[in-house]
Amino acid sequence: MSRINKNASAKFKLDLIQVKDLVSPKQVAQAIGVSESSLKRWCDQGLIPTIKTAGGHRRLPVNGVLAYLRTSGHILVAPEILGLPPATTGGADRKLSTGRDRLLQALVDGDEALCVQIVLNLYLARYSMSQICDQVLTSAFVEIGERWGCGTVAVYQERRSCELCHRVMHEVRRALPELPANAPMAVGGTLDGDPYTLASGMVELVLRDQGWRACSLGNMLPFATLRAALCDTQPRLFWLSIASIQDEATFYDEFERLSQLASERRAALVVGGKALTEDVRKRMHYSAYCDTFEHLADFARTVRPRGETSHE
Ligand code: B12
Repeated sequence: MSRINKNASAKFKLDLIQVKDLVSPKQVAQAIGVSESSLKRWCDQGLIPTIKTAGGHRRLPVNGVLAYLRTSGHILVAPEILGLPPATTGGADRKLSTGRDRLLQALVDGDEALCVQIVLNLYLARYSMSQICDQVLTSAFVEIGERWGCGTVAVYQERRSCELCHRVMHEVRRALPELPANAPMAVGGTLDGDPYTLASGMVELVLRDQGWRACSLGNMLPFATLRAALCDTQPRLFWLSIASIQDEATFYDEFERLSQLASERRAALVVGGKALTEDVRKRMHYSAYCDTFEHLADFARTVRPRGETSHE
């Protein structure tokens, strides 16, 4: 391999942050600085979900390890062993306001590894996904929008920030705990002609953090396919993020049909997005309108029937 190629592959490795799926008790023990025997004892006590290989070795899903760390308060001293970004930032990442400022800079700079690190560290510091999405991710994008408006952030930096945000959300989703098969189902997405993709991805994370089997259907969905999804997947909650409405007259008719179907199917219809001004909302029927993810988390708690598994 030539020198240039070696450098290129080293750079690639540095930029690639991927939460691992399965690790050994020894790796977890090293990552949090405890003895392997303590770690195995916690596994045997059922504190950390464990699976056994065909050869009888214990393997731990990293999302289960992270869920344990969030509740037990153990600090990751060598997160890279679990495929997580290295902990180079001391306590700075454990505050929402500093996390937001650092994320903003990392997004503008196009530093993917740092973006993942900041958000995962906040998650490990026990902030909810709704707090992280409102106060860190969305807040950083408001500032990016303002800087774009006054020309201090270039169009490519804004677009690249959206790409990075999707990759961060993908990694965070993998770090969230597995959901039980009886967890309530939620699906949703954005409408045909709406180019805004971030909010719907965040809705999925916020609901999964609340213990919902939430699955984003993606973006640019015509109403007919949304109705089909509602019938086929039978969710308890159906969401739409509406940042742009193409044709108002068609929108109200189509939305009304969807709303009626949701009510027949006993699905809560939750909407949000900057196109839903007060005047627009007056002409729509829905279960809840949320202008923040914390509102969504509050509403989702009221829909969940008693006795179902929760992550709180
Ligand atoms: C990224 C971005 C884009 C990208 C989006 C790419 C992508 N893949 O998503 C693209 C390039 C498409 C774009 C295009 C445009 N953009 Co733009 N964009 C933004 C930016 C920077 C971030 C938007 C975002 O996704 N934020 C993150 C999400 C999570 O936040 P949010 O949508 O505000 O959602 C919040 C709530 O509404 C709620 N929510 C939203 N949906 C839902 C759904 C549910 C179920 C729930 C519970 C809650 C919820 O949750 C969030 C919590 O706070 C904003 C800046 C800003 N202030 O928002 C400008 C901004 C919205 N854009 C703006 C403009 C002007 C444009 C363009 C007109 C530019 C142009 N000349 O072409 C076009 C219009 C496109 C269109 N057809 O509408 C202006 C709008 C000004 C105005 N008053 O309307 C803004 C405010 C920038 C600015 N400061 O001037 N944009």
